[in-house]
Amino acid sequence: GSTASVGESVEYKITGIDPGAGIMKATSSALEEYELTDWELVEGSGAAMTAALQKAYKKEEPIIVTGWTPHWMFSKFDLKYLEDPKGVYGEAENIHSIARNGLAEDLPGVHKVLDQFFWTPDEMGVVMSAIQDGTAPEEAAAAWVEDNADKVAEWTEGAEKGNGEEVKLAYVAWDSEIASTNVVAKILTDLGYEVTLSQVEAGPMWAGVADGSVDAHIAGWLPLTHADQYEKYEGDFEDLGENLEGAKTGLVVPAYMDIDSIEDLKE
Ligand code: PBE
Repeated sequence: GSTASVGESVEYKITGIDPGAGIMKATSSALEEYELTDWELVEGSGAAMTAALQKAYKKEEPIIVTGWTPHWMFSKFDLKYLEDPKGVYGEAENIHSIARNGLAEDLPGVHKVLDQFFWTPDEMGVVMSAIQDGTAPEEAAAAWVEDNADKVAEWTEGAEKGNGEEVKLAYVAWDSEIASTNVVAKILTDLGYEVTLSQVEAGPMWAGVADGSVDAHIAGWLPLTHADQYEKYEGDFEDLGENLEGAKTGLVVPAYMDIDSIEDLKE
């Protein structure tokens, strides 16, 4: 027959996101490890990736993207991860909260909330989906906080209230982090702090916490995705531990595509 190979059908392109993301580095390793020498990882952004996915999906066209969970795309589209028999994308990931050194002394209430903040992929999913459906991130976060007073009470338990002290949180414009960072910002604001969010790339997010120009971020994907930054700045930040368990990264395709494994991309 004249059926095109998967590679031909997508012009040997994988639709990536921002170059600083850990998943981009993992995908470059995957191209090497699986000897996908003809393939190209195309840089873009989280928003451009989901737009491309949406467009392809509507027409039932093939597409391969760098994807991750939690992400609203799995509830909007029928998707699957390609199997990764070489384990390039690691085992399950967890998301950690990362504070600057000295935060516990300077702003103990903020430190406590960040330390106690822990939610589930489903909870994050509610906020992500609301944002995806067009609600402004601050509004989606505020609605979630209002609807989940019990959870918020757990996270703020014993935390000193603020009196307008400034708190700077950095984040990258990944859908998962837009959701989580806005929720934590809302909680800290309600507690009396003056919260500023700065949207940056992954490198500066870690660097900012390490040099103290930022108080914290809650977007540390570990043990694999941000391993480089973790090692680079180890000692210059405080790892407050997991705020979400059971995250995952990998190559993602629409379920209608007739491939199952990264190895199938060689054919
Ligand atoms: N992600 C989402 C990020 C971490 C959060 C998987 C796109 C990354 O690859 O660095």
